[in-house]
Amino acid sequence: MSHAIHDRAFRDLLGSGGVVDDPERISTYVTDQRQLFTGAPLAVLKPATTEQVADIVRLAAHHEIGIVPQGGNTSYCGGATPDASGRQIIVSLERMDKIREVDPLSMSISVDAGAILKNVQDAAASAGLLLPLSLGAEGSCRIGGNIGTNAGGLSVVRYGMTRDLLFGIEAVLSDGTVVSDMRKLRKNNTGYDIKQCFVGSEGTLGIVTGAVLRLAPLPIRRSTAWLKLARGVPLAELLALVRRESAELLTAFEFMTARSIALATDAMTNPPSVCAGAGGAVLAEIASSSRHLDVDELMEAVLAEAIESGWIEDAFLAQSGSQRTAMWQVRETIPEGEKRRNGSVKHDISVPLSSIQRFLELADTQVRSYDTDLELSVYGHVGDGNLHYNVLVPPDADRVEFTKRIESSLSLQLYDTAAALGGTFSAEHGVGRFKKHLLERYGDFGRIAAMRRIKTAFDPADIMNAGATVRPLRNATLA
Ligand code: FAD
Ligand code: 2HG
Ligand code: ZN
Repeated sequence: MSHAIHDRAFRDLLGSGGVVDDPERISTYVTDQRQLFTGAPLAVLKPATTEQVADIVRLAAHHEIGIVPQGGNTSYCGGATPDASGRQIIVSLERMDKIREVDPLSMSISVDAGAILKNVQDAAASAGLLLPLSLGAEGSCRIGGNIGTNAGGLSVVRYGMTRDLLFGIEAVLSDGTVVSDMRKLRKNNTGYDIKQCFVGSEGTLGIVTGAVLRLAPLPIRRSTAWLKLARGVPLAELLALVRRESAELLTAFEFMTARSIALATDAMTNPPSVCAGAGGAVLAEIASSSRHLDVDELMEAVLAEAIESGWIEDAFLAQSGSQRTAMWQVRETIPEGEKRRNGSVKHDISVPLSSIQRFLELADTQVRSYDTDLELSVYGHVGDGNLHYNVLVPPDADRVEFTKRIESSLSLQLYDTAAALGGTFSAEHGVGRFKKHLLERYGDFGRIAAMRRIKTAFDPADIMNAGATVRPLRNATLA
Protein backbone atom coordinates (compact mmCIF):
# COMPACT_ATOMS: atom_id res chain seq x y z
CA MET A 1 0.00 0.00 0.00
CA SER A 2 1.48 3.36 -0.97
CA HIS A 3 1.96 6.32 1.33
CA ALA A 4 -0.87 8.24 -0.42
CA ILE A 5 -3.31 5.36 0.03
CA HIS A 6 -2.46 5.10 3.74
CA ASP A 7 -2.95 8.80 4.07
CA ARG A 8 -6.40 8.60 2.46
CA ALA A 9 -7.39 5.64 4.63
CA PHE A 10 -6.39 7.50 7.83
CA ARG A 11 -8.23 10.64 6.68
CA ASP A 12 -11.34 8.57 5.95
CA LEU A 13 -11.22 7.20 9.49
CA LEU A 14 -10.42 10.40 11.35
CA GLY A 15 -11.37 13.36 9.19
CA SER A 16 -8.75 15.97 8.33
CA GLY A 17 -8.46 17.21 11.97
CA GLY A 18 -7.12 13.78 12.88
CA VAL A 19 -4.06 13.83 10.62
CA VAL A 20 -1.21 16.28 11.22
CA ASP A 21 -0.10 17.77 7.89
CA ASP A 22 2.01 20.79 8.63
CA PRO A 23 5.71 19.74 8.52
CA GLU A 24 6.58 22.25 11.23
CA ARG A 25 3.95 20.74 13.53
CA ILE A 26 5.03 17.21 12.65
CA SER A 27 8.57 18.06 13.75
CA THR A 28 7.39 18.53 17.35
CA TYR A 29 6.24 14.89 17.53
CA VAL A 30 9.18 13.13 15.93
CA THR A 31 12.13 14.12 18.13
CA ASP A 32 12.49 12.91 21.69
CA GLN A 33 12.40 15.34 24.60
CA ARG A 34 16.18 15.28 25.10
CA GLN A 35 16.73 15.83 21.37
CA LEU A 36 18.93 12.79 21.00
CA PHE A 37 16.99 11.04 18.25
CA THR A 38 14.60 11.94 15.42
CA GLY A 39 12.34 9.29 13.92
CA ALA A 40 10.59 9.14 10.56
CA PRO A 41 6.88 8.35 11.05
CA LEU A 42 4.57 7.36 8.24
CA ALA A 43 1.96 9.69 9.75
CA VAL A 44 1.05 11.54 12.92
CA LEU A 45 -2.55 10.83 13.90
CA LYS A 46 -4.77 12.47 16.50
CA PRO A 47 -7.88 10.39 17.18
CA ALA A 48 -10.74 12.04 19.06
CA THR A 49 -12.43 8.95 20.54
CA THR A 50 -11.64 5.47 21.80
CA GLU A 51 -13.52 4.05 18.79
CA GLN A 52 -11.22 6.00 16.46
CA VAL A 53 -8.18 4.62 18.32
CA ALA A 54 -9.55 1.10 17.82
CA ASP A 55 -10.16 1.81 14.11
CA ILE A 56 -6.59 3.05 13.66
CA VAL A 57 -5.18 -0.01 15.42
CA ARG A 58 -7.23 -2.40 13.26
CA LEU A 59 -6.17 -0.66 10.06
CA ALA A 60 -2.51 -0.54 11.13
CA ALA A 61 -2.52 -4.20 12.20
CA HIS A 62 -4.07 -5.20 8.86
CA HIS A 63 -1.29 -3.42 6.94
CA GLU A 64 1.49 -4.35 9.40
CA ILE A 65 2.11 -0.72 10.27
CA GLY A 66 3.69 -0.11 13.67
CA ILE A 67 2.15 2.22 16.25
CA VAL A 68 3.91 4.54 18.70
CA PRO A 69 1.49 5.99 21.26
CA GLN A 70 2.38 9.49 22.37
CA GLY A 71 1.21 11.72 25.22
CA GLY A 72 3.10 14.92 25.98
CA ASN A 73 6.42 13.64 24.55
CA THR A 74 8.22 14.65 27.76
CA SER A 75 9.71 11.26 28.59
CA TYR A 76 13.46 10.78 28.81
CA CYS A 77 14.17 7.41 27.19
CA GLY A 78 12.95 7.85 23.61
CA GLY A 79 9.91 5.60 24.12
CA ALA A 80 7.52 8.06 22.43
CA THR A 81 9.69 8.50 19.33
CA PRO A 82 9.20 6.32 16.24
CA ASP A 83 12.13 4.58 14.59
CA ALA A 84 13.67 5.65 11.29
CA SER A 85 11.98 2.94 9.18
CA GLY A 86 9.03 5.04 8.00
CA ARG A 87 6.82 2.06 8.95
CA GLN A 88 5.44 3.41 12.22
CA ILE A 89 2.69 5.93 12.91
CA ILE A 90 2.53 8.19 15.94
CA VAL A 91 -0.85 8.09 17.67
CA SER A 92 -1.08 11.22 19.78
CA LEU A 93 -3.80 11.22 22.43
CA GLU A 94 -3.82 15.01 22.71
CA ARG A 95 -7.37 15.48 21.40
CA MET A 96 -8.67 13.01 23.99
CA ASP A 97 -8.22 15.30 26.97
CA LYS A 98 -11.56 15.31 28.79
CA ILE A 99 -12.11 15.02 32.49
CA ARG A 100 -14.91 12.47 32.44
CA GLU A 101 -16.01 12.54 36.08
CA VAL A 102 -14.86 13.57 39.53
CA ASP A 103 -16.49 11.48 42.25
CA PRO A 104 -15.71 13.16 45.59
CA LEU A 105 -17.16 10.42 47.78
CA SER A 106 -15.37 7.62 45.95
CA MET A 107 -12.33 9.94 45.93
CA SER A 108 -11.63 9.20 42.30
CA ILE A 109 -11.33 10.98 38.98
CA SER A 110 -12.04 9.46 35.56
CA VAL A 111 -10.23 10.99 32.61
CA ASP A 112 -9.32 10.54 28.98
CA ALA A 113 -5.73 9.34 28.64
CA GLY A 114 -4.77 12.50 26.76
CA ALA A 115 -5.69 14.77 29.69
CA ILE A 116 -2.76 16.93 30.77
CA LEU A 117 -1.64 16.05 34.29
CA LYS A 118 -1.96 19.65 35.54
CA ASN A 119 -5.54 19.86 34.29
CA VAL A 120 -6.40 16.66 36.15
CA GLN A 121 -4.77 18.01 39.32
CA ASP A 122 -6.80 21.24 38.94
CA ALA A 123 -10.08 19.36 38.37
CA ALA A 124 -9.44 17.32 41.52
CA ALA A 125 -8.54 20.45 43.50
CA SER A 126 -11.80 22.16 42.48
CA ALA A 127 -13.59 19.28 44.18
CA GLY A 128 -11.43 19.74 47.31
CA LEU A 129 -9.23 16.74 46.51
CA LEU A 130 -5.64 16.03 45.55
CA LEU A 131 -4.32 14.02 42.64
CA PRO A 132 -1.08 13.04 44.33
CA LEU A 133 1.09 12.85 41.20
CA SER A 134 3.36 15.79 40.68
CA LEU A 135 6.36 16.30 38.42
CA GLY A 136 8.23 19.09 36.69
CA ALA A 137 6.62 18.26 33.35
CA GLU A 138 3.05 18.31 34.73
CA GLY A 139 2.02 21.21 32.49
CA SER A 140 2.63 19.11 29.37
CA CYS A 141 2.77 15.38 30.20
CA ARG A 142 -0.46 13.41 29.81
CA ILE A 143 -2.08 10.70 31.92
CA GLY A 144 -1.51 7.99 29.27
CA GLY A 145 2.19 8.85 29.26
CA ASN A 146 2.28 8.85 33.06
CA ILE A 147 0.77 5.37 33.01
CA GLY A 148 3.07 4.30 30.16
CA THR A 149 6.16 5.28 32.18
CA ASN A 150 4.76 4.65 35.68
CA ALA A 151 5.81 8.21 36.49
CA GLY A 152 7.16 8.95 39.94
CA GLY A 153 7.98 12.54 40.78
CA LEU A 154 7.86 14.69 43.85
CA SER A 155 5.38 13.07 46.22
CA VAL A 156 6.08 9.34 45.88
CA VAL A 157 7.44 9.18 49.42
CA ARG A 158 3.88 9.59 50.70
CA TYR A 159 1.55 8.55 47.90
CA GLY A 160 3.50 6.10 45.72
CA MET A 161 4.06 5.95 41.96
CA THR A 162 1.41 6.22 39.21
CA ARG A 163 0.88 2.47 39.65
CA ASP A 164 -0.39 3.09 43.17
CA LEU A 165 -2.93 5.64 41.99
CA LEU A 166 -4.70 3.59 39.36
CA PHE A 167 -8.22 2.26 40.03
CA GLY A 168 -9.35 1.56 36.49
CA ILE A 169 -8.33 1.62 32.85
CA GLU A 170 -9.65 1.70 29.31
CA ALA A 171 -7.25 0.55 26.61
CA VAL A 172 -7.15 -0.63 23.01
CA LEU A 173 -5.27 -3.87 22.38
CA SER A 174 -3.15 -4.60 19.31
CA ASP A 175 -6.09 -6.17 17.41
CA GLY A 176 -8.50 -3.33 18.20
CA THR A 177 -10.20 -5.02 21.15
CA VAL A 178 -11.24 -2.45 23.78
CA VAL A 179 -10.55 -3.32 27.43
CA SER A 180 -13.07 -1.29 29.40
CA ASP A 181 -12.52 -1.43 33.12
CA MET A 182 -13.16 2.12 34.28
CA ARG A 183 -14.31 1.09 37.73
CA LYS A 184 -13.60 3.06 40.89
CA LEU A 185 -12.95 0.04 43.04
CA ARG A 186 -10.36 -0.12 45.76
CA LYS A 187 -10.84 -3.85 46.04
CA ASN A 188 -11.43 -6.14 43.10
CA ASN A 189 -9.79 -9.56 43.32
CA THR A 190 -11.33 -11.11 40.24
CA GLY A 191 -8.33 -12.59 38.49
CA TYR A 192 -5.33 -10.96 36.83
CA ASP A 193 -5.01 -7.23 37.41
CA ILE A 194 -4.91 -6.32 33.71
CA LYS A 195 -4.69 -2.57 34.26
CA GLN A 196 -1.34 -2.99 35.98
CA CYS A 197 0.10 -4.63 32.83
CA PHE A 198 -0.15 -1.27 31.08
CA VAL A 199 1.69 0.59 33.84
CA GLY A 200 5.30 1.03 32.78
CA SER A 201 4.62 -0.81 29.50
CA GLU A 202 5.68 2.25 27.46
CA GLY A 203 3.14 1.74 24.72
CA THR A 204 4.27 -1.81 23.96
CA LEU A 205 1.07 -3.62 24.99
CA GLY A 206 -1.75 -1.36 23.82
CA ILE A 207 -2.99 2.21 23.81
CA VAL A 208 -4.43 3.50 27.06
CA THR A 209 -7.45 5.68 26.28
CA GLY A 210 -8.90 6.30 29.75
CA ALA A 211 -8.06 5.96 33.42
CA VAL A 212 -9.64 6.18 36.84
CA LEU A 213 -7.24 7.63 39.38
CA ARG A 214 -7.23 7.61 43.15
CA LEU A 215 -7.53 10.97 44.91
CA ALA A 216 -6.54 11.98 48.42
CA PRO A 217 -7.82 14.66 50.78
CA LEU A 218 -6.43 18.03 49.68
CA PRO A 219 -3.78 19.27 52.10
CA ILE A 220 -4.73 22.67 53.43
CA ARG A 221 -1.73 23.07 55.70
CA ARG A 222 1.83 22.70 54.54
CA SER A 223 5.16 23.22 56.16
CA THR A 224 8.06 23.48 53.74
CA ALA A 225 11.61 23.46 55.03
CA TRP A 226 14.99 24.03 53.43
CA LEU A 227 17.62 21.97 55.23
CA LYS A 228 21.31 22.78 54.85
CA LEU A 229 22.98 19.44 55.36
CA ALA A 230 26.18 18.83 57.28
CA ARG A 231 29.03 17.06 55.46
CA GLY A 232 28.61 13.27 55.34
CA VAL A 233 25.08 13.35 56.75
CA PRO A 234 23.54 9.86 56.77
CA LEU A 235 20.64 10.68 54.44
CA ALA A 236 18.66 7.51 55.14
CA GLU A 237 18.85 8.05 58.91
CA LEU A 238 17.81 11.67 58.52
CA LEU A 239 14.90 10.58 56.32
CA ALA A 240 13.86 7.93 58.84
CA LEU A 241 13.86 10.50 61.63
CA VAL A 242 11.86 13.08 59.68
CA ARG A 243 9.42 10.46 58.51
CA ARG A 244 8.86 8.93 61.91
CA GLU A 245 8.57 12.17 63.83
CA SER A 246 6.28 13.79 61.28
CA ALA A 247 3.80 10.95 61.72
CA GLU A 248 3.90 9.89 58.04
CA LEU A 249 2.80 13.36 56.93
CA LEU A 250 6.00 13.75 54.93
CA THR A 251 5.06 14.45 51.30
CA ALA A 252 8.48 15.33 49.86
CA PHE A 253 12.11 14.79 50.71
CA GLU A 254 14.18 16.11 47.80
CA PHE A 255 17.98 16.19 47.86
CA MET A 256 20.05 18.74 45.92
CA THR A 257 23.78 19.37 45.67
CA ALA A 258 25.19 22.90 45.58
CA ARG A 259 25.96 22.53 41.84
CA SER A 260 22.37 21.58 40.99
CA ILE A 261 21.03 24.48 43.06
CA ALA A 262 23.36 26.90 41.27
CA LEU A 263 22.26 25.59 37.86
CA ALA A 264 18.63 26.23 38.81
CA THR A 265 19.15 29.68 40.34
CA ASP A 266 21.25 30.76 37.33
CA ALA A 267 18.27 29.91 35.13
CA MET A 268 15.74 31.82 37.29
CA THR A 269 14.91 35.52 36.95
CA ASN A 270 14.31 36.11 40.65
CA PRO A 271 15.94 33.24 42.50
CA PRO A 272 15.51 33.07 46.28
CA SER A 273 18.67 33.27 48.37
CA VAL A 274 18.88 29.58 49.24
CA CYS A 275 22.08 27.59 49.33
CA ALA A 276 23.41 24.21 50.29
CA GLY A 277 25.31 23.17 53.40
CA ALA A 278 28.60 21.25 53.11
CA GLY A 279 26.58 18.06 52.45
CA GLY A 280 23.99 19.58 50.08
CA ALA A 281 20.39 20.52 50.84
CA VAL A 282 17.04 18.86 51.32
CA LEU A 283 13.64 20.32 50.55
CA ALA A 284 11.26 18.64 52.97
CA GLU A 285 7.54 19.16 53.13
CA ILE A 286 4.88 17.91 55.47
CA ALA A 287 1.23 18.46 54.69
CA SER A 288 -2.09 17.85 56.37
CA SER A 289 -5.68 18.02 55.27
CA SER A 290 -6.71 18.74 58.85
CA ARG A 291 -7.20 22.24 60.20
CA HIS A 292 -6.53 20.89 63.66
CA LEU A 293 -2.84 20.23 63.14
CA ASP A 294 -0.11 22.84 63.35
CA VAL A 295 2.31 21.48 60.77
CA ASP A 296 4.88 24.27 61.23
CA GLU A 297 5.11 23.47 64.92
CA LEU A 298 5.56 19.81 64.08
CA MET A 299 8.23 20.56 61.46
CA GLU A 300 10.13 22.83 63.88
CA ALA A 301 10.22 20.08 66.50
CA VAL A 302 11.42 17.53 63.94
CA LEU A 303 14.15 19.84 62.67
CA ALA A 304 15.32 20.69 66.19
CA GLU A 305 15.92 16.97 66.72
CA ALA A 306 17.83 16.71 63.43
CA ILE A 307 20.00 19.71 64.31
CA GLU A 308 20.73 18.11 67.69
CA SER A 309 21.96 14.99 65.91
CA GLY A 310 24.46 17.18 64.04
CA TRP A 311 22.97 16.17 60.67
CA ILE A 312 21.91 19.60 59.56
CA GLU A 313 23.84 22.84 59.77
CA ASP A 314 20.78 25.00 59.58
CA ALA A 315 17.18 24.94 58.44
CA PHE A 316 14.48 27.44 57.69
CA LEU A 317 10.77 27.23 57.04
CA ALA A 318 8.94 28.94 54.22
CA GLN A 319 7.11 31.84 55.88
CA SER A 320 4.62 32.42 53.08
CA GLY A 321 3.11 30.80 50.02
CA SER A 322 5.50 32.74 47.79
CA GLN A 323 8.57 31.54 49.74
CA ARG A 324 7.31 27.97 49.44
CA THR A 325 6.77 28.39 45.69
CA ALA A 326 10.26 29.87 45.30
CA MET A 327 11.88 26.93 47.11
CA TRP A 328 10.01 24.50 44.90
CA GLN A 329 10.93 26.49 41.79
CA VAL A 330 14.59 26.00 42.61
CA ARG A 331 14.09 22.24 42.79
CA GLU A 332 11.94 22.06 39.68
CA THR A 333 14.20 24.32 37.58
CA ILE A 334 17.23 22.01 37.89
CA PRO A 335 16.48 20.06 34.65
CA GLU A 336 16.03 23.36 32.78
CA GLY A 337 19.26 24.69 34.34
CA GLU A 338 21.10 21.62 33.06
CA LYS A 339 19.56 22.07 29.62
CA ARG A 340 20.64 25.71 29.40
CA ARG A 341 24.20 24.75 30.18
CA ASN A 342 24.35 22.27 27.26
CA GLY A 343 22.48 19.39 28.91
CA SER A 344 23.48 16.42 30.97
CA VAL A 345 24.02 12.70 30.66
CA LYS A 346 21.26 11.38 32.89
CA HIS A 347 21.53 8.53 35.35
CA ASP A 348 18.15 7.94 36.96
CA ILE A 349 19.34 5.38 39.48
CA SER A 350 17.73 4.02 42.60
CA VAL A 351 19.18 1.93 45.40
CA PRO A 352 17.69 0.69 48.66
CA LEU A 353 17.43 3.60 51.10
CA SER A 354 20.12 2.01 53.26
CA SER A 355 22.66 2.22 50.37
CA ILE A 356 22.28 5.82 49.22
CA GLN A 357 25.34 7.02 51.11
CA ARG A 358 27.43 4.14 49.83
CA PHE A 359 26.32 4.79 46.25
CA LEU A 360 27.29 8.46 46.53
CA GLU A 361 30.75 7.55 47.85
CA LEU A 362 31.46 4.84 45.28
CA ALA A 363 30.09 6.85 42.36
CA ASP A 364 32.15 9.88 43.34
CA THR A 365 35.33 7.77 43.27
CA GLN A 366 34.36 6.34 39.87
CA VAL A 367 33.72 9.76 38.39
CA ARG A 368 36.98 11.20 39.77
CA SER A 369 39.05 8.34 38.45
CA TYR A 370 37.32 8.54 35.06
CA ASP A 371 37.99 12.25 34.54
CA THR A 372 38.70 14.80 37.24
CA ASP A 373 37.34 17.59 35.03
CA LEU A 374 33.81 16.19 34.83
CA GLU A 375 31.13 18.23 36.54
CA LEU A 376 28.11 16.62 38.15
CA SER A 377 24.57 17.69 38.92
CA VAL A 378 23.32 15.32 41.59
CA TYR A 379 19.85 15.62 43.08
CA GLY A 380 16.67 13.65 43.33
CA HIS A 381 13.90 12.00 45.20
CA VAL A 382 16.08 10.71 47.97
CA GLY A 383 13.00 9.84 50.00
CA ASP A 384 12.48 7.07 47.43
CA GLY A 385 16.15 6.07 47.12
CA ASN A 386 16.14 7.74 43.67
CA LEU A 387 19.02 9.97 42.58
CA HIS A 388 19.45 11.87 39.32
CA TYR A 389 23.20 11.40 39.13
CA ASN A 390 23.78 13.56 36.08
CA VAL A 391 27.08 14.31 34.35
CA LEU A 392 27.04 17.81 32.87
CA VAL A 393 27.97 18.13 29.22
CA PRO A 394 30.89 20.60 29.04
CA PRO A 395 29.70 23.87 27.44
CA ASP A 396 32.04 23.50 24.47
CA ALA A 397 31.38 19.76 23.82
CA ASP A 398 29.15 18.22 21.16
CA ARG A 399 26.21 17.11 23.33
CA VAL A 400 25.28 13.99 21.37
CA GLU A 401 28.89 12.81 20.97
CA PHE A 402 29.68 13.44 24.64
CA THR A 403 26.52 11.62 25.72
CA LYS A 404 27.43 8.60 23.59
CA ARG A 405 30.96 8.51 25.00
CA ILE A 406 29.87 8.72 28.64
CA GLU A 407 26.99 6.26 28.16
CA SER A 408 29.31 3.62 26.74
CA SER A 409 31.86 3.96 29.53
CA LEU A 410 31.30 5.80 32.81
CA SER A 411 27.53 5.26 32.81
CA LEU A 412 28.01 1.51 32.82
CA GLN A 413 30.34 1.77 35.81
CA LEU A 414 27.74 3.83 37.67
CA TYR A 415 24.96 1.40 36.79
CA ASP A 416 27.18 -1.52 37.84
CA THR A 417 27.59 0.16 41.21
CA ALA A 418 23.85 0.73 41.56
CA ALA A 419 23.21 -2.91 40.55
CA ALA A 420 25.81 -4.23 43.01
CA LEU A 421 23.97 -2.37 45.78
CA GLY A 422 20.67 -3.96 44.76
CA GLY A 423 19.58 -0.96 42.71
CA THR A 424 18.48 -0.17 39.17
CA PHE A 425 19.49 1.83 36.08
CA SER A 426 16.02 3.35 35.76
CA ALA A 427 14.06 4.36 38.81
CA GLU A 428 11.28 6.37 37.20
CA HIS A 429 12.11 7.30 33.58
CA GLY A 430 11.58 3.88 32.00
CA VAL A 431 13.48 1.92 29.37
CA GLY A 432 12.12 3.19 26.05
CA ARG A 433 14.55 2.92 23.14
CA PHE A 434 17.59 4.37 24.86
CA LYS A 435 17.90 1.92 27.77
CA LYS A 436 16.99 -1.38 26.13
CA HIS A 437 20.59 -2.58 26.16
CA LEU A 438 20.65 -1.87 29.90
CA LEU A 439 17.59 -4.02 30.47
CA GLU A 440 19.42 -6.82 28.65
CA ARG A 441 22.60 -6.19 30.67
CA TYR A 442 21.01 -5.96 34.11
CA GLY A 443 17.66 -7.74 33.77
CA ASP A 444 17.26 -11.11 35.39
CA PHE A 445 16.87 -13.78 32.66
CA GLY A 446 13.62 -15.11 34.10
CA ARG A 447 12.13 -11.65 34.46
CA ILE A 448 12.94 -10.72 30.85
CA ALA A 449 11.52 -14.07 29.71
CA ALA A 450 8.30 -13.32 31.61
CA MET A 451 8.15 -9.82 30.10
CA ARG A 452 8.56 -11.27 26.60
CA ARG A 453 5.77 -13.77 27.24
CA ILE A 454 3.47 -10.95 28.34
CA LYS A 455 4.44 -8.94 25.26
CA THR A 456 3.75 -11.97 23.05
CA ALA A 457 0.35 -12.55 24.63
CA PHE A 458 -0.71 -8.92 24.11
CA ASP A 459 1.02 -8.18 20.82
CA PRO A 460 2.44 -11.22 19.01
CA ALA A 461 3.01 -9.30 15.74
CA ASP A 462 4.95 -6.52 17.49
CA ILE A 463 2.68 -3.74 16.23
CA MET A 464 2.80 -1.76 19.46
CA ASN A 465 5.91 0.40 19.83
CA ALA A 466 8.31 -2.11 18.30
CA GLY A 467 11.87 -1.26 19.26
CA ALA A 468 10.98 -0.03 22.75
CA THR A 469 11.47 -1.91 26.03
CA VAL A 470 11.05 -5.56 25.03
CA ARG A 471 10.35 -7.65 21.91
CA PRO A 472 7.94 -10.58 21.65
CA LEU A 473 9.03 -14.20 21.43
CA ARG A 474 9.49 -15.61 17.95
CA ASN A 475 8.13 -19.13 17.51
CA ALA A 476 7.71 -19.40 21.28
CA THR A 477 11.50 -19.40 21.85
CA LEU A 478 13.57 -16.85 23.70
CA ALA A 479 15.50 -15.97 20.51
P1 FAD B 1 5.32 10.44 26.42
O1 FAD B 1 6.70 10.94 26.49
O2 FAD B 1 4.49 10.95 25.32
O3 FAD B 1 5.34 8.83 26.36
C1 FAD B 1 6.02 8.08 27.32
C2 FAD B 1 5.85 6.58 27.03
O4 FAD B 1 4.51 6.19 27.27
C3 FAD B 1 6.15 6.20 25.59
O5 FAD B 1 6.73 4.93 25.54
C4 FAD B 1 4.79 6.19 24.94
O6 FAD B 1 4.73 5.32 23.81
C5 FAD B 1 3.91 5.70 26.07
N1 FAD B 1 2.56 6.26 26.01
C6 FAD B 1 2.20 7.56 25.95
N2 FAD B 1 0.86 7.66 25.93
C7 FAD B 1 0.38 6.41 25.97
C8 FAD B 1 -0.93 5.85 25.95
N3 FAD B 1 -2.00 6.62 25.90
N4 FAD B 1 -1.05 4.52 26.00
C9 FAD B 1 0.03 3.70 26.05
N5 FAD B 1 1.29 4.17 26.07
C10 FAD B 1 1.45 5.50 26.04
N6 FAD B 1 9.32 11.63 35.22
C11 FAD B 1 9.18 11.13 36.46
O7 FAD B 1 8.85 9.95 36.61
N7 FAD B 1 9.41 11.90 37.57
C12 FAD B 1 9.76 13.20 37.47
O8 FAD B 1 9.99 13.86 38.48
C13 FAD B 1 9.89 13.77 36.17
N8 FAD B 1 10.20 15.06 36.02
C14 FAD B 1 10.35 15.57 34.76
C15 FAD B 1 10.69 16.92 34.63
C16 FAD B 1 10.86 17.46 33.37
C17 FAD B 1 11.23 18.92 33.24
C18 FAD B 1 10.68 16.65 32.22
C19 FAD B 1 10.86 17.22 30.83
C20 FAD B 1 10.34 15.32 32.34
C21 FAD B 1 10.18 14.76 33.62
N9 FAD B 1 9.83 13.43 33.79
C22 FAD B 1 9.68 12.91 35.05
C23 FAD B 1 9.67 12.54 32.63
C24 FAD B 1 8.25 12.58 31.96
O9 FAD B 1 7.59 13.78 32.22
C25 FAD B 1 7.43 11.39 32.45
O10 FAD B 1 8.03 10.20 32.00
C26 FAD B 1 5.96 11.42 31.97
O11 FAD B 1 5.26 10.40 32.65
C27 FAD B 1 5.82 11.23 30.47
O12 FAD B 1 4.50 11.55 30.08
P2 FAD B 1 4.18 11.98 28.57
O13 FAD B 1 2.73 12.20 28.44
O14 FAD B 1 5.06 13.10 28.15
O15 FAD B 1 4.59 10.64 27.81
C1 2HG C 1 13.22 15.42 38.10
O1 2HG C 1 13.19 14.77 39.13
C2 2HG C 1 13.07 14.70 36.80
O2 2HG C 1 13.31 16.65 38.08
C3 2HG C 1 14.15 15.06 35.81
O3 2HG C 1 12.93 13.34 36.97
C4 2HG C 1 15.46 14.39 36.09
O4 2HG C 1 16.39 15.66 34.28
C5 2HG C 1 16.56 14.76 35.11
O5 2HG C 1 17.60 14.13 35.18
ZN1 ZN D 1 12.89 12.73 38.98
